[in-house]
Amino acid sequence: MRLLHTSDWHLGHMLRGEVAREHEHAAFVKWLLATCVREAADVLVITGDVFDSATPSASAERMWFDFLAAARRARPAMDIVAIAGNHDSPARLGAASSILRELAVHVIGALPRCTTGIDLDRVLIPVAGGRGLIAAVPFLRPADLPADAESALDLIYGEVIAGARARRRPDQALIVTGHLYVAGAEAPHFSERRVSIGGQESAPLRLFPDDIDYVALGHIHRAQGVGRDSIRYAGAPLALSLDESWYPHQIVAIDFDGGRTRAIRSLPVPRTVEIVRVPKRGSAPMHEVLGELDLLPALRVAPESPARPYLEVVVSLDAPQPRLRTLIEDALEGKHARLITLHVEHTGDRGALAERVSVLSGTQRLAELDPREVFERLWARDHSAPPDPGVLAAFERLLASVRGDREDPAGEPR
Ligand SMILES: [Mn+2]
Repeated sequence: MRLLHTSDWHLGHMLRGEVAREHEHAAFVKWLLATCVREAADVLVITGDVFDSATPSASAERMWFDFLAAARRARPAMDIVAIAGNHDSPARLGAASSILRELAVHVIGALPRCTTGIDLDRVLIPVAGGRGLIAAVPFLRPADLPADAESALDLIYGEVIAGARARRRPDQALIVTGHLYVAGAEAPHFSERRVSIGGQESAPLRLFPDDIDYVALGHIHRAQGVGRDSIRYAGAPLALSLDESWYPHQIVAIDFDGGRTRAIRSLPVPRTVEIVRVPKRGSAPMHEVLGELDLLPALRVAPESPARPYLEVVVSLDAPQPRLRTLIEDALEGKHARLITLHVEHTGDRGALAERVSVLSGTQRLAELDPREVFERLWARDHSAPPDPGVLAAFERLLASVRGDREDPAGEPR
């Protein structure tokens, strides 16, 4: 059995909240379809953050459904399993799950429940004609967690894994999913934000005992293993902010033999739009930056083409430069690269002030931030300790009601 693991697509993402990534996502989806065919994949697993927002645009949703239909045509017998991440609306992602299930596409939005607890018939999904069993646990929200549990994650993963052990055959590979930050993973980037689950900042490795053959994780955008080799973040297929451009983006291919993991490979995703930084690292004074910009290649496509490279410029200033943006923009006139971010590093007394001011405004625009991240940053400004679980749960409820998750089948109390 061959399984492909991918994650954190963030369909509908906009750089700086205004530059659409549709061109790159379309290229990725096309590449992924071709890869499923070339690799003769039996299963495709997508571990959350399918969409960038809880209210994706129609074009982002169309890309998702078009992908599922094309995958069904290209690999008629391939099972597809997708879970919701913290960016997805569980209700919205899961809304079409009953019709998709008829097409062997299993979408788990909120943690499915039945009268006796977790609905194991929905969470435990046999794949590849029974050669694999996937325990599809989505990103867990306060509504998914028992209110008084000391360790809600232990309880939920414990119940799911116990159920899987009872059902699995010895020659059946057991795969468990998660969309969370596992302790020991490289510290997440701001755009991944630390999601607290049941008051826990990170999940312990003990959630995933050794008899699990592969743990498919999402949330952290840089592909990596955590603990043992078979616990992996697939990473995002494209750089979701320019500072995620230094590491390769990829998906993971896992081969199982007689139910056990035999080989794990990384398949690099081709980069569709080049990312250019001036200077290459650190910052440079104005005259050096302007010199480097002058050497950039001239425009060779239509100015509105989505294929133009993204450009990040970091200038160091020892005094205010009111014409900074104009000077940079003039230098870029007729150049192939387009300016996405312009950072200033103050080298004089203003350095310390800029540091403080950037706590909130930072290098990201508000529209690019997750509401929880904004809340947590604002909280951190005025409090020495992080918000307690009660405050976070109240914020989650507020957020859910604003976002329209009230129709959530999990029965979130309002
Ligand atoms: Mn995430």
